[in-house]
Amino acid sequence: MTKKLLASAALLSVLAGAGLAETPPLEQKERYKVGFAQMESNNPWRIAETKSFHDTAESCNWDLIATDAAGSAAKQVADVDSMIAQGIDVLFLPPREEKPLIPAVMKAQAAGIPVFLVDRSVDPDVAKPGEHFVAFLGSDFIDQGERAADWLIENFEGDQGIIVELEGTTGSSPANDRKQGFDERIAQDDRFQIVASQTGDFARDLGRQVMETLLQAHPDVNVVYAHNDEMAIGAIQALELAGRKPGEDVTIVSIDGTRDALQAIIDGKMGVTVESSPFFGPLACEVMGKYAAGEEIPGWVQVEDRIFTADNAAEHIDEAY
Ligand code: GYE
Repeated sequence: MTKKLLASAALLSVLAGAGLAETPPLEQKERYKVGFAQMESNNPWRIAETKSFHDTAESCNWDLIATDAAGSAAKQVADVDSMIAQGIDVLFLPPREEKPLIPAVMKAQAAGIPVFLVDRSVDPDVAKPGEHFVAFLGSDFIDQGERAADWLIENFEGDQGIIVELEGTTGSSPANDRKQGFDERIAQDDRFQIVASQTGDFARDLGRQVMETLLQAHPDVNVVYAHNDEMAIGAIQALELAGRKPGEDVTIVSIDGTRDALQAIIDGKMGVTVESSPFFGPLACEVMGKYAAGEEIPGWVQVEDRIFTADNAAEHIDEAY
């Protein structure tokens, strides 16, 4: 174990032993100093989420401190540290990965700051809602993966589906759960085989590069399941460069509901995207208000997701991001 890991393990056991495993109350006041520690801003989903917090700051009376960790869990931890030093009243945190952000959650809580996890969660074996943080606000990622698989099972017309899976950020809750939901469901239909599953870090460029490489090894691929739309769009670019016809000879299945994905569905290149909404600002305002008023908050404030296909993509593209 490295020194750093030992130090954070020690911190965790000190905090647990000190009986701090209870979420701090939130005072009711006119204005709040609110921290939002964003993990990265390299895709439309993240940008839409950050904008949603900025838009909400006005209507919810927040002085918002928003940071951008530029894809580094270590920077995200440091950003939380600096917010604690600046005296925020409440923290909204989308933990980039499940484990490295746990010390940041514990530290904020130890400083008397209620923590709400938004859009991604942490390792449930180590940090728990109602104890170490107030609640997780977000989607059911296992269900998203299952719904993507169900759509494929119902709509795939060939005899044999050769699937390449593009995974999200390694160690992140949506990557873990979207994989589990899809893989388990698809294993029940023996027409399908997942021949490769590799991370594209939820990023368009990496999705494209990984798809290019996997195409060489598996030229017979006829299904791509991407854990988000950005990687799906990257995969479409790689397939087209290789002379393939996404939507005709390759079925593309994805998650999020970005504008580019809805356009790809309208253009006939993508089959489905299961929604995962980035608009967390208003929900954050509402849940925080209830918490300050002493209301009981469920450990998981679940967001309901729609599904976008050729049947409704055109109807929803104007509201997409
Ligand atoms: O699907 C992806 C983003 O955590 C739910 O992260 C979120 C995911 C979303 O980068 O596009």
